[in-house]
Amino acid sequence: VLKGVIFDLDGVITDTAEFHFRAWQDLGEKIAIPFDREFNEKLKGISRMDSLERILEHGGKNNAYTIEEKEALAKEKNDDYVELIKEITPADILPGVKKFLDDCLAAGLKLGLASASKNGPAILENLGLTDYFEIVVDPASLANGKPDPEIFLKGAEMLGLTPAECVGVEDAEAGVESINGAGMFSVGVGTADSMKEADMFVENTADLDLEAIIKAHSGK
Ligand code: G16
Ligand code: MG
Repeated sequence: VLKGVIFDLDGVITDTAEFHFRAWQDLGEKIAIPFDREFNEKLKGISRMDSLERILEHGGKNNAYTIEEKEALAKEKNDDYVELIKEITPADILPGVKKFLDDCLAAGLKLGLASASKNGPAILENLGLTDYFEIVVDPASLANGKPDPEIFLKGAEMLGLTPAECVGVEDAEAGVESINGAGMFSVGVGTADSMKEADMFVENTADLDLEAIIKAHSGK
């Protein structure tokens, strides 16, 4: 029986990807590693440090910086990003998400957040959604980021539920892999191709339908 829903943040509840892109792109220009939106797709759902590593690799500069320098670069990006996300308001909640969250609560489901972002709580606050979530997994507490299952396992545990009693909602392939690895039913948001590993998927958040999810979850 479905008792909880564990959400990814970026790309599912709101679209912070554009802000991440702008902040990383600014940093990329400073260190002479230009990249486009297509490359940015590879950074979705990936932690801050892992994102920096991928950017450095993209520019052939994996070994150009010490750990301290890399930490300074990641901080520079984050300072920039934190300024950008101050602009976020409840109007930035993705289509249909508020209704879906209301439906979940009305059905007595517990809600959790499993975002790789250390800025998750601040973003939920700006969206006016803090009170919807019983728990937020602290990504700093994890040994391994997505695609490792740890973040979704921790989310279920914090809700006091088994993975089988939860569904996870994700837009990134690494995120779907994390949910599946946790032994949880996965709901993808994206294209049929990018979400081919998900137990079910919708193309748009506006199509998230709790009744359909409950039905599909009970049949698995
Ligand atoms: C998000 C984004 C990633 C970002 C990560 C860490 O993941 O998709 O691009 O690198 O969080 O964010 P921060 O630098 O704020 O800690 P998710 O899991 O919400 O999709
Ligand atoms: Mg995401």
